[in-house]
Amino acid sequence: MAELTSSKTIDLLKTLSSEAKEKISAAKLAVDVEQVRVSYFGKKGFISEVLASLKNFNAEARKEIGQVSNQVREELESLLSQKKAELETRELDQKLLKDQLDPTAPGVFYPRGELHPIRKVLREAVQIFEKAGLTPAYGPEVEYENYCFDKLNFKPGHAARDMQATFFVKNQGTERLVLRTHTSPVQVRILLKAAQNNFELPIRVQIPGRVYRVDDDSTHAPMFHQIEGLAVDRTATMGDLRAVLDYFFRNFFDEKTKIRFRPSFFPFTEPSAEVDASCVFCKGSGCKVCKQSGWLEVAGAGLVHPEVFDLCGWDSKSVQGWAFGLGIERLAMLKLGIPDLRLFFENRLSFLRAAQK
Ligand code: FA5
Repeated sequence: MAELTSSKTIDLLKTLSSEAKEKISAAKLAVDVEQVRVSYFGKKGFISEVLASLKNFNAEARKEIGQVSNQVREELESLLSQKKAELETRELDQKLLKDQLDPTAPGVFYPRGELHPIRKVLREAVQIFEKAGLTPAYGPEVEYENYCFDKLNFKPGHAARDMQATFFVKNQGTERLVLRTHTSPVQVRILLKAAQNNFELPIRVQIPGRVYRVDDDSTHAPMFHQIEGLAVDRTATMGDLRAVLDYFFRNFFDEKTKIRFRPSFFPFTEPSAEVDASCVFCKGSGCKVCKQSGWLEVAGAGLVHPEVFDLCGWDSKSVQGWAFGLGIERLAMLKLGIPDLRLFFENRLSFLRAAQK
């Protein structure tokens, strides 16, 4: 650069200027403009290098070159900032166009969790019985064999105690423990507790919960749910029991649902009844589900056996009670039209979604 004359330097500045103008006008992006600025005016830029050589010229030449270089700088800087602003605006416009909100676009679907159909049916049943005056009460799923069977008047050799029907678990001391096979042992717990509480009456409870049996087919599961009903007072009749169950089934299915009692046997009730509801599918006229009978078996029930009162420390001559036990899965199958109860436990999402009513 040192051997350049002032006129050659001025020519060079003008050449660099027109070169830069071409590059500015050809720039497609704001970053390209910035690159042009750096390559001409940056520390090692073409124009910066020319200006750095000014110290080799005399004062007059410096003034002359200085004037031209100022002019070139002002002109280029204005072009650079104009072009940069223009390209930035265009880039922003394009971005906004691309990111535009489309109010007609379909929304994002977030699936919502739901309660299991069995839990829903159980809750609905509990609510109906609450309206009928039965307060929820609970007991343990691992139960004394004594409460599950003995105090309910099951004799020592009864088939229900068989390993084929009952899951036995580790003994607690001398007490044999079972997974409760029904919710009826909670009757025992409630009667024992009330006996300690000065035989306080009346008792009107419902006992929802899980129960376990060595059972497995399309209408029997190894774990299922029951709701037990228990009412104890100075007097209690099959008529009271029937009225509560009648109320329940009319509310759970529909107003037209009828129930009937068939004589049956349970060691802990006397008399005992099997409760049938008019078939919810054919409304009693007869179909495949009810095997043309017009009726479906839905519960066991009866008056509390005097022996149970005595075994729980009460005087059976001064007290009476009624009780029932409903299978929740059976009710859910009828309500939702599900033919195989195992479907409730496989937990396939397609089934669970279809069963949400
Ligand atoms: C009992 O369990 C008695 N504790 C009911 C009872 C209570 C009678 C109070 C009298 C007084 P049962 O074994 O019949 O009875 O069962 C009652 C209901 O549970 C049946 O009607 C049926 O709906 C349901 N159930 C029985 N076994 C199964 C099973 N393996 N899977 C699904 N549901 C079942």
